[in-house]
Parts: sequence; structure tokens; C-alpha cells
Amino acid sequence: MKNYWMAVSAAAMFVCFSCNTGNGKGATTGQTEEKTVIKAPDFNADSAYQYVKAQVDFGPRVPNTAEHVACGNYLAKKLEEYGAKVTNQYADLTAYDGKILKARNIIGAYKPDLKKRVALFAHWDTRPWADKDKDEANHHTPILGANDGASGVGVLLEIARQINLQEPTIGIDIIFFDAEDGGTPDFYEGRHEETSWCLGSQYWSRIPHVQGYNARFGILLDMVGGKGATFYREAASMKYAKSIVNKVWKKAKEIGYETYFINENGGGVTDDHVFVNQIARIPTIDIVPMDEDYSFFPHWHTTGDTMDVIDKSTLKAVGQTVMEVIYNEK
Ligand code: AHN
Ligand code: ZN
Repeated sequence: MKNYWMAVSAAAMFVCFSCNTGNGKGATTGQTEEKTVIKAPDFNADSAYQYVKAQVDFGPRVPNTAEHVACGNYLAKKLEEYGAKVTNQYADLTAYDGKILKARNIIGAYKPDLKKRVALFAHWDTRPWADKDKDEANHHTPILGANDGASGVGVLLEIARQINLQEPTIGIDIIFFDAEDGGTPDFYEGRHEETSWCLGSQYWSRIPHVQGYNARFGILLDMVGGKGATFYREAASMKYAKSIVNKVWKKAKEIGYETYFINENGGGVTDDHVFVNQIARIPTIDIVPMDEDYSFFPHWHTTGDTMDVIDKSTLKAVGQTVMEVIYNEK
């Protein structure tokens, strides 16, 4: 990492010197465009890991449960502690079976008055059923969602802590969506609709926390803590926000994380970013694991999605990459 930083400094200095020769007014000759690469602060993976664990320690975060309420309060408190302007968006949302979910999207805004913004998303609820568990007896058991839920939020809480220490130039919104993971369970015999997933993001995309809200782009983190995770260029992200995929994957390679961020196209995922793209029309990408052997990660939607699947190196690769991107937006 040290070598990388030095290489970047040298490159940045070279560009600056070359611009300042001549009339002293900088790049007026139109030859080279000045591109200074800023090194973001160091994302602390131990800290992110603790935020993942703190959520898992509440138990499953299923809407309409006490554990869900307690974890929501914890998340809002952390964002406030880290200097964000916090908005709680409460909504009654309807699940696939008609049940009303008492949902809460939690938004932390930095520099809320700035127009230049980037939105960072993750879902904080967990799936009410381990319907992919190999043991059928577990199919109605709620999951702990260490990776599927807590990991993305954990990374974003660490980013919030870092922003509070050193703010990037642009405004940042950290948005925790609720009711993402209550999509129609496998055991349900009736119709399965895509819109049964991502209820919190659908709601926010229709009714954002700030009227007329907009952002330059968005980045969704979903299941970003698994050991050995690989992130391919997800298809819906490519359709709606290809330049942002390019930006993020390029940055990941620059800082040495190309073994996580594979520069190849992958499949499409019905995830929160699809609704943010289609309804809110904010170009948004999804950093979500994919593999040839198993869809997302081996313990997806099983009782095995515990702290044991979380790897700090993956949290670091994703967290640092996202930070390098946002600290370089002007
Ligand atoms: C579907 O399985 C349709 N979408 C995946 C979205 C998801 C579930 N992300 C985490 N859990
Ligand atoms: Zn899930």
C-alpha cells in the first residue's frame, strides 16, 4: 500500500509541475488535463467489523420485531454521533402476503446544502426466512444476516466515522434501506413478484427524504463482507450507470484490489439499485458478490450467514475503494 501511495504522489506531482511551466497560469495550453489523485483516509476494517458484529448481536433484524427497532435506533444514533444530519423515514409497507411492515429508512446527510452529492446505500433489515437452508426445518427461521444486511451497513458506518474526521469535498448521503429482504419466499406457492423485494428503496425512490432530492450517482453495497468474495460488473449497473462501474472498478485496480473487483461482466441482480435507477433515476451501481459455483455466497439466505463468513480483508477492499472514489469527486 505504501508503494502505491508513493507512485500516486509522484504521478500527481509530475502532472502539477508540467501544468505550471510556461505562463504560470496552469493548463491553458490545452495539452494535458490536470488530474490530481487524492489519497483518501485509511478505512479501518477492524472498526467496520465491529459495526457488523454490533448489528448481528441484536439478533435477526426483521421488520415488526423488537430487535429490528433496537438496531434501527442504534444505526440512527451512530450516524448522529458521526456528525450526519439524520432523517428517519417511517413507512407502512406491504409485504408479498399483504402483511404490513413497520419500516424505517435511515438517512445520514453530510453537507446537506450542497448540490454536488453522492449517495451510498445498503439495506439494514434481514431476511425473515432461511429458505435456502439445506435443512428444510430451518426454512422458516429468520437469518442473522452478517453478510446479507450487516456487512454493507458496517462498511458505511466506518465511512461515516471517517467522513466525520475528514470530510470529502462533495456532499455524501448514507442511506440505510429497510424491508429489502422480505421478497417472496421459496416455499410460497403463489405468484412471485420482483417488486416484493426492496420495499424500502422503492418507497424512498418515490418519496425521497428531501423533496427533489438528486445525486450525481449512487453506490449500493450488498453482501460485501464474505471471505474470498468476487465482484463482477453487475448487469443492471452496466445498463444504467456504466461510467460509474468503470470509475469504481478502475479505482479498485489502481489501489490493488483487482482480485476482488473482477473486470468482467457478471449477471444481473434485482436489488435496491434497480429501483433507485428506474424510479428515482439516479445512476446507481451495485457492488454485490457473484460466483460460478454459487449465486452470491455459500451461506446466502441460510442459518449459516453468521460472523464466521465475514472477512475483514473483503470489508477493507470494498470500503477503501468506495472511499477513494468519493474523496476524488469534486
Ligand atoms: C433476488 O434474489 C431476487 N434479489 C437479491 C436481492 C437480495 C436479497 N440481496 C440480498 N438479499
Ligand atoms: Zn437477502
